[in-house]
Amino acid sequence: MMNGLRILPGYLDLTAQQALVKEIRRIATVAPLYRPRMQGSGRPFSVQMTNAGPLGWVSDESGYRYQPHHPVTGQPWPPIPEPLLALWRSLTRYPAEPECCLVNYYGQGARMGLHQDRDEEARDAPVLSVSLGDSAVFRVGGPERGGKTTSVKLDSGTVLVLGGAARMAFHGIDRILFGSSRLLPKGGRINLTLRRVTHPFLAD
Ligand code: MD3
Ligand code: FE
Repeated sequence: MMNGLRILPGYLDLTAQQALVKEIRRIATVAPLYRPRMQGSGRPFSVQMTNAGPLGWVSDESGYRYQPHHPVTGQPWPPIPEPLLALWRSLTRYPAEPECCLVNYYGQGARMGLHQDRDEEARDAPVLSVSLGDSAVFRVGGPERGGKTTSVKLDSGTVLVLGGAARMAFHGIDRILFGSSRLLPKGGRINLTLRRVTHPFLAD
C-alpha cells in the first residue's frame, strides 16, 4: 500500500487484548478520560482521550502540544505499561523508548477527521498503534491533503507500525462499527498510539 506502513491483523490474541484493557482501566483511574477541544473553535472532540508516559498529547483552544501533566487534574501521566514498551521494542528498531502512549476512546458515533501527526520532534521515529474493541474504518492517504486515500478495517488486536513515508501520511477514523466486538462490556473502541516525541541523545 505505502512504504513504511505495516498492518498486523490479529497480532494480539484475546488474552493479550484483555491484559491491555486492564492496564488502560488502571491508567484511566489515575488519569481520567476527558474530551479535548479543537484548536481555535474550542469545539469538543467526539473522541475521549488520556495518556500514559512522560509526555501526553493534549489539545485545547491554544493548540496541540505535548505536556507532562493531565490538563484537568494537573497530575503527571501514569507510566506506559510494560507490555506496550515490549511491543515497541519488538516491532520498531528505534533506539529509544516511546515517551507518549495516547489513549483514544471512541464511543458510538465518534470519529477522527483526516490529519497528519506532526507535533513530534522525532519524526524519524515510527508510530505504533494498537486497536482494541469495536472495529473501525481507518482511512489512509499520502503526504498531501486531498490525495488518493484507501480504507482499511481495523479489528481488535490489530497492530499498525507507521514508519518511513507512512509516518507523514494523512489518516483518520471514518466510523466505528459499534457493537462488533465483545472485548469492552459497554462497547466502543480503544486505540493506543505509542510515539517518541523528543529527539533522543540530544540534550534539550
Ligand atoms: C498513520 N489515531 O491518535 S491510529 C491519532 O485510531 C490517530 O485513534 C487513530 O490518528 C485512531 O493521531 C488512528 C493509526 C495511526 C496512528 C498514527 C499514524 C495511523 C497513522 C501516523 C501516521 C500515519
Ligand atoms: Fe493521527
